[in-house]
Amino acid sequence: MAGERSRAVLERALPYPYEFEPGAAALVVIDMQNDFCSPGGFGERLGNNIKPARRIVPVIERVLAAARAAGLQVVHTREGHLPDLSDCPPAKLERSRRQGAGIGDPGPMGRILIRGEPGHAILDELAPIPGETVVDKPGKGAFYRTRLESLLTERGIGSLILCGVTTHVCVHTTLREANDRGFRCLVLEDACAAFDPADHEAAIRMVRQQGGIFGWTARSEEWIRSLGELRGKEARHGNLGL
Ligand code: TIU
Repeated sequence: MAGERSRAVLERALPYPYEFEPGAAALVVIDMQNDFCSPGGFGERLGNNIKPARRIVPVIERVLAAARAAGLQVVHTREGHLPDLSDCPPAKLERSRRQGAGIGDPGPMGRILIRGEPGHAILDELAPIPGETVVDKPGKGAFYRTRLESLLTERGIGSLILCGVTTHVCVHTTLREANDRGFRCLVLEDACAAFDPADHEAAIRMVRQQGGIFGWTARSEEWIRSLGELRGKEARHGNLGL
């Protein structure tokens, strides 16, 4: 039973254990870019405290290391707009300007939320490595006007492990899009953050309510442990020549 042997089981997921095959799963790291995690970026200029976003950086570093070691596909996303703002909805632009975070306006990390500017870049600690995919998205959801769905389908990916910022905005929108498309989604709760912890808590609760209406949640060390247990199981079967 090769299928059984290659399936990890995360017992301590909510609302019930989460099973996944690392070879058919992708880790999706959402918007860990300067515009949301560094001083003077879009997130802070909207009036938010960016400390919670900084706090999850070492957690995501460990999650990334585990995913890479286990051979999962890794996808990084970035929210941002074209320099001519042609992909920015007028309502989004209007609201950003009213809030003092005008998309396309100059800031300490270049033009705010514009592709190619320093503010748009992923944090150095979490930078993609060769072979990983970067998806640039104009919206909150990673499926809207991107190639993400076809890319995952072509690679036979059916399970998504989600982390990043912000839990209730871009992580949740992506989760909802993915859930409607049939992906089995796990949200790593301590590897996500919102600027206000109350928003984070509510968003995490929403994932797993009603028997897991959008998917599953778990702590990242439990997910990493499930990969280690699978490796142990595979090694034992290998040693026995099964
Ligand atoms: N403002 C806020 O909470 N989030 C965003 O605008 N984008 C993402 O969540 N990435």
